[in-house]
Amino acid sequence: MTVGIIMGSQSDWPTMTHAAAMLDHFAIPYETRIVSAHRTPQLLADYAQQAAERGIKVIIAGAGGAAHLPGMTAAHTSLPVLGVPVQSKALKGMDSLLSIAQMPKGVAVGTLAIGDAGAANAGLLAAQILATADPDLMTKVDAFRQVQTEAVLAQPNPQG
Ligand code: RP5
Repeated sequence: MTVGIIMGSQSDWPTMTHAAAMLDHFAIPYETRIVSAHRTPQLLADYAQQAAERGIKVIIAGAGGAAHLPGMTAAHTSLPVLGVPVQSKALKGMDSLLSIAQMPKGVAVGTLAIGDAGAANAGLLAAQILATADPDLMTKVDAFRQVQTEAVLAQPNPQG
């Protein structure tokens, strides 16, 4: 598998499915796993430490609330980690966003937007990272962007 999509809970899947859908669009192989920073800390360490040797190139990690999964994953691997703040009930994902974004200098997580758009963009950004070493994939990313641009230009009037 080229991309690992991990999430703190089954309850994160309705959000993280948007990352998977984007990777499907580009035919990028991926795996999905529930890995909790708090409930399964040893599994998190093992997953992150073994990811590179298993061929994973990018990890997408989604979590909500005290969202330590992306940061702790990044602490255990030098692979790029893209963090998706899942929208929490209590604080609407602001807690998730700040937990993921406010990493200390020296351990990096690429933080996306809260919720579905962030998950989709994590998939897109993973594709763009992989495309730097894959010209065919870069062509697909360029085409995706072009289709999007043309769709906006084809309908300039918001009243239809
Ligand atoms: C986090 O706590 C998970 O990533 C999830 O977003 C949140 C709530 O988890 P559940 O209580 O729904 O399992 O660890």
